[in-house]
Amino acid sequence: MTEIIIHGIPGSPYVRTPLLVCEEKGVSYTLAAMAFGTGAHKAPEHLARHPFGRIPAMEHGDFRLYETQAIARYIDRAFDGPALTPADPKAAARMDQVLNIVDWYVMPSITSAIGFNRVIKPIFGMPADDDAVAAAIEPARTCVKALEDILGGKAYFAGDRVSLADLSAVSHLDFLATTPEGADMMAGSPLLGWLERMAERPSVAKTTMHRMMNLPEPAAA
Ligand SMILES: N[C@@H](CCC(=O)N[C@@H](CS)C(=O)NCC(=O)O)C(=O)O
Repeated sequence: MTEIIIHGIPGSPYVRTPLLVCEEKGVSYTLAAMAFGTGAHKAPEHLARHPFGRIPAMEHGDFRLYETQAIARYIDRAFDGPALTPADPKAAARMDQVLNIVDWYVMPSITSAIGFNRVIKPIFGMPADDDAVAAAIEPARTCVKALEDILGGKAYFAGDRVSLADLSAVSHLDFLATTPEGADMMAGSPLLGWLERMAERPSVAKTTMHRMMNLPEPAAA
């Protein structure tokens, strides 16, 4: 069977999602790792895979694909293993809704502002942009509340089984409570129980940002 190749920087939330999908499906893959801060994702070799110069990009034989949602859905559809998309149209719509919330609202506030400044930059000794973090607090709170509302009393976002929604959201949220701002907005949140459930999954434990970067796991703030 032709192996999936994921190009990207180890520890990147968007790169983690297709790795989680492969792990959950039992699909073997190779992470073609790029080093952080080298600009490798803007080099011509990568721009040939991804004209927008972002990560991840996938290769499966001669089939090349970029955009995380497309990659995740392709791996889910193309391989045997547990279905990661609910059959029920309403549950599938909830999954789609969470995938879009992550892309449009979680990414700029929680991932790019809070996560990058509070988690990634300290690892590389870079100064945090506290103004960017401050500006992200309210949009991030809206994300947390919206995701809490969708989760409701369910075990996972789209029902009682893990779906692409959970694998996408955990990639962007699992470091949030380790930041002071995130710990404050997550205090008492039902998302903490969901994160604990997700953390017990071998796929999630194997692909944490710190593990992918060969760093010790941080304690909660
Ligand atoms: N819409 C893209 C977004 C991917 C994305 O923004 N990835 C980040 C890494 S987590 C990236 O490539 N950042 C580098 C940059 O913006 O130059 C997707 O879903 O794959």
